[in-house]
Amino acid sequence: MPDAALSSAGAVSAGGAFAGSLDSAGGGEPVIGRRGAVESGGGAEQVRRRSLLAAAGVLGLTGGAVTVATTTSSGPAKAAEGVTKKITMYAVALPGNQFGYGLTPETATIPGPVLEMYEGDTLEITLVNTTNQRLSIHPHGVDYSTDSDGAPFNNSFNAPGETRKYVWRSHEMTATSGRRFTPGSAGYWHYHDHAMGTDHGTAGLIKGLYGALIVRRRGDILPDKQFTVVFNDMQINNKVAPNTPMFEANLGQRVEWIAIGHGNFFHTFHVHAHRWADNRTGYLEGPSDPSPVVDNKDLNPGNSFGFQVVAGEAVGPGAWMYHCHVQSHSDTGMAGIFLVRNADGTMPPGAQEAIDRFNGHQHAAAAAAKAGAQSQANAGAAQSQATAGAAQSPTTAGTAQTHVHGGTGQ
Ligand SMILES: [Cu+2]
Repeated sequence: MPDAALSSAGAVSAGGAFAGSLDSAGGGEPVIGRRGAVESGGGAEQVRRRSLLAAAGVLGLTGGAVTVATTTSSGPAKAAEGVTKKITMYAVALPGNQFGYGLTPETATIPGPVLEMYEGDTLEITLVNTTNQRLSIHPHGVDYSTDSDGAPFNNSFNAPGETRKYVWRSHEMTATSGRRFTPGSAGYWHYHDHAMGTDHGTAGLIKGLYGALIVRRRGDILPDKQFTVVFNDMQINNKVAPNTPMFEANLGQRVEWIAIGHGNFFHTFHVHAHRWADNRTGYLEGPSDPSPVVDNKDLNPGNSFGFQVVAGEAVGPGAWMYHCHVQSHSDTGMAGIFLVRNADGTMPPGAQEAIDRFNGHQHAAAAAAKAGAQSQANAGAAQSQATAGAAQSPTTAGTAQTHVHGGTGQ
């Protein structure tokens, strides 16, 4: 079981202090006490990777997402007992002056893994900082104390090379007096660094330290596939078209989108040929559900929302676009493809041609990169330079860096 695996991992840590802390972590030990123990280790803490990898394996990695919750009860959301789940996350330096979170050091990605829990559950995250930067993990939507805040303001962060535990709690909706209800934690939330570069994690955000956090209500419909889309300054998942992710599903599959906004600009998220109810789940709950049905929604810095759609429902398979609907943003590369294959997984007519056209699309940034005969690696280097440099206008077309601006360097 994961708990035992994590305990054994802690038990062999060189620092010694860490071992006892993790062993007793299941008993509700105050986090602040644990931080003190880590600090007394003198910063020489070495976590045995093999053991932690085993722990991650036990938790089950499926498509880059870890489903922390194990309860699958579809009953009404009453006072169900929550469970405490423990995972280890790694913050890792990636090529091109980027950073990512991963469930193993080798699998860190931008965005990081989708973390999930059910209302009432607690998630204990042991964050291993493998970098030489100060960083943290800060959640939206869930409950936490100041020492799991992830903000330097609260002295809550990982020093370079440090391992630290963060505890995220959640709760169910409760009825209060007068037909009023206190909302539960369920929602499409997100997590991100809050300590790299500035006290607000500005550098960590621009360089990729972010991911999706889903808190489900018991009985929620589970998806077949999940896509995390992060509009981060003028990029999508820190990429610009045509290198933005192509999300794929087969006709009829239940697809869950988690959309997150970061950076310094306002955006609007749009998916072609699919629409959803603008509520917690994206589903209408009955013929009188007043939720508006939309196919476009504001996605501003710090915002997040999610919804499920049935791929190709009412429209059929095809290469559909998703993009920011601020025109200057889509024109400079904030666009990608949602490929709905046939139900048997084969390509529908015309889809490959559409993808080829997209890849040849004259996005300003892509065109400039081609004109300069730059390799993708060179383009990546240019991006990182721009990220570390001064702000540039998004309307300054003609260089590979035009889509990267507003970054805050170290
Ligand atoms: Cu935009």
